[in-house]
Amino acid sequence: MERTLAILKPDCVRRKLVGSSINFIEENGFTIRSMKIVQMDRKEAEGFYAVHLGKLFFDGLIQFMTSGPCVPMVLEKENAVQAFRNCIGSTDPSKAAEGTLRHMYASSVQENIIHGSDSEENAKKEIAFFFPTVEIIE
Ligand code: IDP
Ligand code: MG
Repeated sequence: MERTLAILKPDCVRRKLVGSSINFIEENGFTIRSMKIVQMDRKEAEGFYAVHLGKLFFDGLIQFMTSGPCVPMVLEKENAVQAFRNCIGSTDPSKAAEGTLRHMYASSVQENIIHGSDSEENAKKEIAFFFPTVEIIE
């Protein structure tokens, strides 16, 4: 069964949308295989988002992602990576389809409440970034 990495971002935690987001995720058929709450430091956030280094929004993104705790989780479902991207919707919430998490809750392109891996290869890397194998429930 395929796995993907989700992160409930600091705005999601601050706005107390963790429970509603997890409900939505479970209602959409994903099984949570691991989950924790962490506060990333600058170095960790820069490492996680290294692909975006040099982009105009990079510094703002790092500042945002280190502004408070976030909730990374390992989700499992058939075709999990694409299925979860479909559930969260476009990066820009004003373009996100109705019924997606970002359409429902996100307040801006930056503060868009949730992360989802964009490929199977990146999902593996991102899961390994937050979770050693022993922390993932089979
Ligand atoms: P994604 O989260 O939908 O995969 P990416 O392009 O990978 O979108 O960007 C990573 C994160 O960086 C976004 O979720 C958002 O928080 C932030 N971001 C992306 N583009 C912009 C932008 O144009 N302005 C501000 N923040 C952005
Ligand atoms: Mg992305």
